[in-house]
Amino acid sequence: FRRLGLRGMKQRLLVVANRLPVSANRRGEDHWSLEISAGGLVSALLGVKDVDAKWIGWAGVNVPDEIGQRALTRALAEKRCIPVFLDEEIVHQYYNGYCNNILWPLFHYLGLPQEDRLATTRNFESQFNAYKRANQMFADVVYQHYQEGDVIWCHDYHLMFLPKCLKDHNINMKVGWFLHTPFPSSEIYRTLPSRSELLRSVLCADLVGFHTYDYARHFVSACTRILGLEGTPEGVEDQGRLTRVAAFPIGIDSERFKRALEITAVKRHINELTHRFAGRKVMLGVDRLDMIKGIPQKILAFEKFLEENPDWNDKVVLLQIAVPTRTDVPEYQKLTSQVHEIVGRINGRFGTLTAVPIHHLDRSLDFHALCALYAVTDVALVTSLRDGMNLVSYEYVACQGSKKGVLILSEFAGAAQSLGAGAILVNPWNITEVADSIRHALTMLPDEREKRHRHNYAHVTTHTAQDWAETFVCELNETVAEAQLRTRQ
Ligand code: ADQ
Repeated sequence: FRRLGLRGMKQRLLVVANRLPVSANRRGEDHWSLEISAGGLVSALLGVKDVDAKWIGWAGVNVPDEIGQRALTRALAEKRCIPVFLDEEIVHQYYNGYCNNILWPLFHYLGLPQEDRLATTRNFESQFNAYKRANQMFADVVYQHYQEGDVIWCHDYHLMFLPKCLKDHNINMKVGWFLHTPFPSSEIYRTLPSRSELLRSVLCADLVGFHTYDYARHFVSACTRILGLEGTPEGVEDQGRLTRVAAFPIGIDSERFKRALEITAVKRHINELTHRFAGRKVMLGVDRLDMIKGIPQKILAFEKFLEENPDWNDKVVLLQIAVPTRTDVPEYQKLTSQVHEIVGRINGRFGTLTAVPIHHLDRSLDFHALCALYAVTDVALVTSLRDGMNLVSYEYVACQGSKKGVLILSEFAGAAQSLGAGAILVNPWNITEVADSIRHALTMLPDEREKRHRHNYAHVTTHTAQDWAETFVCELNETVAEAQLRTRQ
């Protein structure tokens, strides 16, 4: 781990995130089965080697009894995971309420769900208190496992209160905080009732990271406008103490995808898919079924394309793989029915007895099936309305070694800043523009495809998840060392 300069010693790292990278199923009073779960952060950190990392987080299940808690703790220890146990009430208020109903839509510029707006305003205080209590529970687990010199890396909007809890306990802890979503413009952020308390807590971290310079800039301007603090090129200064703020664009473990494509079973699957869709171009969407991913807008744009280009009917198929998420939330249930309805209508309108233009699956695919799909696809459609980065666009490029497929990418995804020169950038709200881009992508000449792909492939294979994590941890160590030096002078 050269760049940390640790001379052969591994850096101990405590990764604290709302969810552990496993799904846990109880098989008996004291027996659990564990499975590594899909998700952006998981994919990124799977690529990080050479650190002695442990994860601290919630396992996503309610375990009210001590026998169950002890058994789960033991099982998780084998996967280098440490659980935080949250009861149902706190999950309801902290996770479903404050995190997913307030911060998630706000950070993605979606506002609050229309019919819930007043209820949300009324419940706000109790949900924020639960949020703080939950963050304190994560902090308590960190204290139990902390050793001097450890780096503590807090992740995402669920844990904005954690840096303060940690520093209040021990000012010498090295604390970094990284946001995986966008940080919105200060004009949006300042509508949040708890805006100051959250900013002040995040500023307790030594290093604060975002995917893009724009998000970092929005954060600094929220601190200057709301807290009246001074923004400097390095970050935010408060009474002589500097919190470093910077952009650390995430990547993927591209080698893992390349290796998968060499596996016999994956090659077989690629052949089957190629055979199955012979004579048709394949377009692909892979998303969590979330409002921010713009799935209805994407499908409507595809409909417009079919409407305006009848010569393409029967010659192109859209495969939309959408993992259901937050299925107990009415807003998400509504989104699922809306997507099903649009897909049904379009298939009814443009389908034939032997083929339909859209295959929509409400499910997750295993890693190898996903790689095979990425590999056979001619065009990937990523039309997020807002997205912190979007790793699907990176994964697609990594699996497109020989095919040189085209990426259509929303300008509102963080990835637009890194893959913008190779992708066709679109405004996902403008379905005419997206429909035109579909035609452009499907008819693009090989030279242009090659040029665009080369740009993206070079980026994805050199800006990896491992680089991202190394750079963040390295910068955190340096920031703390510099601050100590300044204090001594
Ligand atoms: P997500 O919103 O989850 O992540 P994204 O970055 O696209 O979005 O990552 C999704 C991950 O889940 C990918 O690794 C993808 O392969 C996997 N996935 C999605 N649908 C799947 C399916 N149907 N079957 C199997 N796997 C599937 C959050 C932010 C993003 C940010 C990441 C990382 O919202 O903006 O890029 O964190 O910081």
